[in-house]
Amino acid sequence: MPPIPAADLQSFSEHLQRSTRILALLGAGLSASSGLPTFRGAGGMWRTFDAMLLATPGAFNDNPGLVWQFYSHRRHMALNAKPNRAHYALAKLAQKNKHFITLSQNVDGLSHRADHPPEQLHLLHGSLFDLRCTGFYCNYSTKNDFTDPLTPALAIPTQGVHPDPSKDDKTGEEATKVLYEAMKASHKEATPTELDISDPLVPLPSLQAEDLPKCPECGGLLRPGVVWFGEGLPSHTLREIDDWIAESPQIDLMLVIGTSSKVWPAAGYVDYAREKGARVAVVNMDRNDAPGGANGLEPGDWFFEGDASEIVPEILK
Ligand code: BJW
Ligand code: ZN
Repeated sequence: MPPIPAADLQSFSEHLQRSTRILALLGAGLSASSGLPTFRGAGGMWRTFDAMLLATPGAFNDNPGLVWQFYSHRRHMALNAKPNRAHYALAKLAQKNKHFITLSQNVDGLSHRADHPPEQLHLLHGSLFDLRCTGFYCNYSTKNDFTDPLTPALAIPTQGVHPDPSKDDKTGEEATKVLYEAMKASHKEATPTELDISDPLVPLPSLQAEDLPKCPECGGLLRPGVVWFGEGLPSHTLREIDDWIAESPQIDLMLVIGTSSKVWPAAGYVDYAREKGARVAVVNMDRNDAPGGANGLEPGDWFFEGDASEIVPEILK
């Protein structure tokens, strides 16, 4: 990782000191060093599926069992992950400056767990820990960040214990043992008791409707409270952000951290901030992922190349 150029660090720090109204747009790269995969690029496959194709209403309608297995695994990983130094540095900035708001595309709950003040944290794409009913006439929704897995059938296979061998063509105990040995032999990491369900070698039971989380009010299917492609972002969240921007005579600084800036409307906030005078600082491993691409940077912007968990605490110091 190249060191941060001293001149950039100094000019950024001076601008940060002078800044009052600050906006941050966060993406999956922020949580990468906490062990959570990103969507695009190397980490973007779950088993043999493109994670982006599982994050759609169509995929859920076609195969709710598979999509629930994907989200159940993501919940499990997020619950077992820890916020990294960048989550804490951003939370600290928010605690010090009530005019700083964060727009997070992440659904992993790590900013919240780093004590980011909730009134300054806007979750554009919802949360893995919100659940809501898919029943047409039912408005049931709830928060749950303590039950893992949400149903017994969503349990991750363990060595020698398959969640429901009758739902797989292989004998559960036998198949998992063989695969576990194969994984060990190929130097893959696996705890003695838990297999990696994102590995396509691990048998995945095919689940039926009765295996999935159900609404306690109407018995309908619950779904994760995240925003899929083609779905609107939470209207109260958009309104709060619009109000904050409208009431800002000037925005001093926009931080764009660990996002490919390819998903809308999230990516559009950079332009709104620029219209209000903001200078833009991007933290990313890949210069091509700056908003507008590598040539989208403007004079006065900063590009800090590298791991957000190292760079963000350094620049916000
Ligand atoms: C590191 C790092 C390290 C790695 N340190 N950096 C205008 C134009 C064109 C299309 C549209 C448009 N407006 C709307 C659309 C349609 C669509 C869209 O944007 N499509 C584009 C893909 C073209 N948008 C929508 O459908 C949105 N809804 C909407 O607009 O409703 C109204 C409407 C509908 C239809 C038409 C028109 C209007 C909803 C978008 C919902 C996105 N949902 C997901 C899934 C959420 C649930 C879940 O988590 O499973 O959100 S998709 C996925 O992408 C997820 C993420 O939040 C989001 C953004 O990804 P992110 O965070 O940027 O991750 P990556 O992986 O892409 O990038 C990681 C980055 O980190 C990379 O740059 C790395 O280099 C970097 N990195 N390690 C620093 N250690
Ligand atoms: Zn219901």
